[in-house]
Amino acid sequence: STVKSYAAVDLGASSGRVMVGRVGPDSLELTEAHRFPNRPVRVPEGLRWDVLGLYAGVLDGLKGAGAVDSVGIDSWAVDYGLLDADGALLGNPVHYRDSRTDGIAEKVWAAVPAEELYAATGLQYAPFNTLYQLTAARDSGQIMQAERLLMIPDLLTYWLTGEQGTELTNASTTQLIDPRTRDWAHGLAERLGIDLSLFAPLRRPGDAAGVLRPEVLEETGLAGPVPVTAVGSHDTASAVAAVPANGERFAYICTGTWSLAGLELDAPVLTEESRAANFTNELGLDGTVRYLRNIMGLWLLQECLRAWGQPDLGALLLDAGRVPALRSVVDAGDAAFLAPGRMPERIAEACRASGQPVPATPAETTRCILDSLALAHRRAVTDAQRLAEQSVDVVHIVGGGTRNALLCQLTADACGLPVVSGPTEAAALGNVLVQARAHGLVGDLAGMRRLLTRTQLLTRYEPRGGTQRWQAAQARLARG
Ligand code: ADP
Ligand code: LRH
Repeated sequence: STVKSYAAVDLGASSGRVMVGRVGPDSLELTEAHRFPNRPVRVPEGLRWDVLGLYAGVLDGLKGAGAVDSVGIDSWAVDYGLLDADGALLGNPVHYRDSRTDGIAEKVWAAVPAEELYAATGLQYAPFNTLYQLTAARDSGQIMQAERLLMIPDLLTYWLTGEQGTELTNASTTQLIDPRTRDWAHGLAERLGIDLSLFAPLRRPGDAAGVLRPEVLEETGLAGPVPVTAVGSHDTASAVAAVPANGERFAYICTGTWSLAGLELDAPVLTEESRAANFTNELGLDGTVRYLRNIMGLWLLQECLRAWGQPDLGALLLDAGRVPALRSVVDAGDAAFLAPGRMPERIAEACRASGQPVPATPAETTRCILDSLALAHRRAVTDAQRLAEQSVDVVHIVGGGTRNALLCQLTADACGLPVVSGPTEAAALGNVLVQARAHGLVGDLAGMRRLLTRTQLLTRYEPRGGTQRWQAAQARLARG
C-alpha cells in the first residue's frame, strides 16, 4: 500500500515514548505504542540516567508498535555514554543536571575565551554542553578507558543495530561543531584537549543507520529486516521540523521540560551581541539553524509538583487561572533553577529577593511560574527578531506545553502575537516525517510542514490586551 508505518522513539527528560506514524500521500496519523517515565537516579557519585531502563522501554515499545517500515530515535541533547574497546558501556550516563560541571566553564574559558568559543561554535553558554562535561570528566577513570563516545540516541541506535555513528543535529549540541561548515571544530577541540576520535563518524538526518539486530527482532517479535533511519536525533531538531508553518514568518517555542524559543534561520548569528543575549545556533534539518534561547520551562512546575506530592495538574491549573496576573515573576532563564530540589522555596526566595509578593499557595506559585515562562517567551521572541533582523507574525507552540491552555494564552498575551499551538508530539512527528522522507514519501521541509498543517489539530490563541504590563513586569525583574 502507499501508507507506510514508522516507529518514532522520542525520549524526553521526563518521559520516553514509542509512537507509530502512518504516512500516506495526504495523510499522517500518530498513535502511541508505549510511554514510560524517565526518572533520573541519584547514586553516591551523582545524578545519572537509567539508560538500561530506557532501552527496555524502547524494546517494549517496538514490541507494541507491530510491523513498521523503519525506526528512528531522538532524545534530549548533550548527554552521552562511553564505551570500552569491546563496545561495552562504561557506567551510567551522567545527567546534564549533575553538579560535576560547577565551576568548569572558567577553566575552559582560561584556555579559549568565551567570545572565541561562541564565534567558533555558535552555542550559548550552558554549563551542561558536552564540551564542559568532557572537561569535567577529563581525569576520570572512565574517560581514560573509553574508546568511543556515543550521544544518547546514537547509543540506543548502536544497541539496536550494532552500528555506530554521530548524528549531526545532536552533535551540534556538544559545542564541538562549527555551524558554518557543519563539521567538527578540529582546532578548538585540539586547544581544549578533547580527542575527537572518541566520536563515531557523522551522519545526517535521513541517512541509513543499520537494521535491527537478530536478537532485537526476537525480543520484539518483529520480522526483519527492519531498517533504522537517522532522524534529527536532537528532540528539538525533530520538534522544529514538525512546526506546522505554512509559508508565514514564524517564531517557535518547543515546550516540555524546557522551553526552547526562537527562529529558524538559513545561517548562524555569531555576533558578540547575540552571545551576550545567550542565543544558541543549533543545527537543524536541511542546512537550517535553530536560533533560540533555553528557558527553564515546565521543569519549574514539574519540580514543584514533585515537592507537593503530585497533586492533580488540571485542578491546579484551573486554580492558577484565578490568581491575579503578574503579581510576581522570576527570571525563568536563570540557570539558578537548573538543579533539582526545593523548587517552591527557591521560587519564593527569588520573589522575595526582587521585592515582590511571595507566592504562598501551590496555585499562586503555579501562576508565578506560568507568568514567568510567558514573560521569558516574550523576551526570547522579541530578542531573536532583533538579533537576527527577521520579524514574525505568529508564534507556534509545540510539545507537552500545548496541553497547558493557560500557558499558551499567556504567551500570546505577553508576545502580543497570535499563538498557534500543536502538535503536542511534535518531536515524534518530525522523527516520523524524516523517516518517511528518506523513503521517498514526502518532499522537502516545506512539504512536511504542509502535510502537518493539513492533518494536525491546531488551536489558535489571540493576544488579549496590550503588552505594557508585560513590559512593566520585565522592568521589575531587571531592577530586582
Ligand atoms: P519532555 O519531552 O521534556 O519530557 P513533554 O513534551 O512530554 O516533556 O512535556 C511534559 C510537560 O507537559 C509536563 O511537564 C507538563 O507540564 C505538561 N503536560 C503534560 N500533560 C499535561 C496536561 N494534561 N495538562 C497540562 N500540562 C500537561
Ligand atoms: C530538550 C533538550 C534541549 C537541550 C536540553 C538539554 O529536551 O534537548 O534542546 O538544551 O534538552
